[in-house]
Amino acid sequence: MMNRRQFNAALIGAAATAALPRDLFAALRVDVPRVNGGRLNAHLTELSRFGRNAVGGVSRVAYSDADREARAYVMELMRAAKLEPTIDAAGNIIGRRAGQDASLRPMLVGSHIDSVPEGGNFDGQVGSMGAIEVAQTLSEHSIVTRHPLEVVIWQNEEGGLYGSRSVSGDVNPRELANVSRSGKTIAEGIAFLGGDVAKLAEVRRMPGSIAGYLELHIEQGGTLARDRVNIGVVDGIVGINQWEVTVTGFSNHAGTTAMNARRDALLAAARFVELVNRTVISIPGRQVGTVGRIQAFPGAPNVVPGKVVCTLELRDLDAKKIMMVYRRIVAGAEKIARDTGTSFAYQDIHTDIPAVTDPRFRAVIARSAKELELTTRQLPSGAGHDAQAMARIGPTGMIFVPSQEGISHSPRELSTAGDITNGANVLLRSLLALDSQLG
Ligand code: HGY
Ligand code: MN
Ligand code: MN
Repeated sequence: MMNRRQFNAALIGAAATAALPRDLFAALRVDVPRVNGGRLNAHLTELSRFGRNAVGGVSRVAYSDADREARAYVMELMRAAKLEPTIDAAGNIIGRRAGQDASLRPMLVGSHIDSVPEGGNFDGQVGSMGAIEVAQTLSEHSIVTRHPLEVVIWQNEEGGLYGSRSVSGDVNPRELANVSRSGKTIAEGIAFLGGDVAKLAEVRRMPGSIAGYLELHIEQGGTLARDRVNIGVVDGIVGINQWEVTVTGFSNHAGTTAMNARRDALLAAARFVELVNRTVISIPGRQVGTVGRIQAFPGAPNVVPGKVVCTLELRDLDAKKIMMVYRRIVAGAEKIARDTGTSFAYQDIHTDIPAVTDPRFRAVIARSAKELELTTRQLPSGAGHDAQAMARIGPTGMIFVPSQEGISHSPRELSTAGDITNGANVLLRSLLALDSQLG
């Protein structure tokens, strides 16, 4: 059995021959270390303190005080893991660790810690704490990767992948005026987190500028838990298109306006919500459509609503299909408008482009799980992730762990400590295997 110095020398030797065996660790007969599951899950529990809400989950929305306090805690964990954390101009936290060869492109590993309002304690948090745990385990075992390593905590994933999309160059400057759930605009939020919108262009990374990206995440669906599978190997991540929809009618007295003389924006919006559901269901496939937020104005019981603002979100692995469904909905809304004397206007909020993961990364993740005697299932992600932005600039892989009962974006979100530890061990083993194989 080799010691660490011999291991590193063998790693360099094997890398120098560039004829790396399929499984370096088997060839070198080196046991890949395991993460410290107890520490990892303790960090998750500690992280859940920031923004904890009365119903048992977290409301740690991006750019909130809880988000900023949690980020400070995460940066402490990075330092303890011998990472050097900095905040980039987009407000992302990047913990760097030098590799053996500074000329190689960096390997990135990470996720997010912001949550939806009344969200759960695992979405994004498992991958963020898992990435830091992997770095700490490497440090404790004196393993130095060939590639420079960057552990990234992306800012405002839930509001629209703003941190990772800034790096992939997909944030339209117009979006910086969007108002986030914290009430701050994206630009104000980035400054609140220590970023600098004026220097946003500096965080842009060109396609090919990273050796690869890995993300550990909870499935947020029920497949793995239902079928008792340990690890999900993600093959594709859905595209997400969101619009703000404004329905305009005419506010009038609720008592003196006859029912056939109304231009009731909320009646039109109610029919629109049903239209979205009916249209999405009517088309074969896995697409989904949601109206997640709706507000009527002026919002008084004795006034016929003259205006409604709601959101429309469509998701599918195929961007063209999303737009086909959208066009059908818009056409159907025109009939609603005619029938109710109202009008519909659409403003896109943001677009996350669908992504396919890299087949080499999928193979490494599956093999790493198998070496750990864990079962795997290849599956698509119905949730959006920072990995889909990273896939725009480099080869990307995603590792899922089971979500109990498939519940997510809810205080009842739950993944077990054992599953989380399994996921982090697969993340560590996959990172090391890819580090030995990639240029
Ligand atoms: O909305 C999503 O799919 C992700 O959790 N942000
Ligand atoms: Mn997430
Ligand atoms: Mn989420």
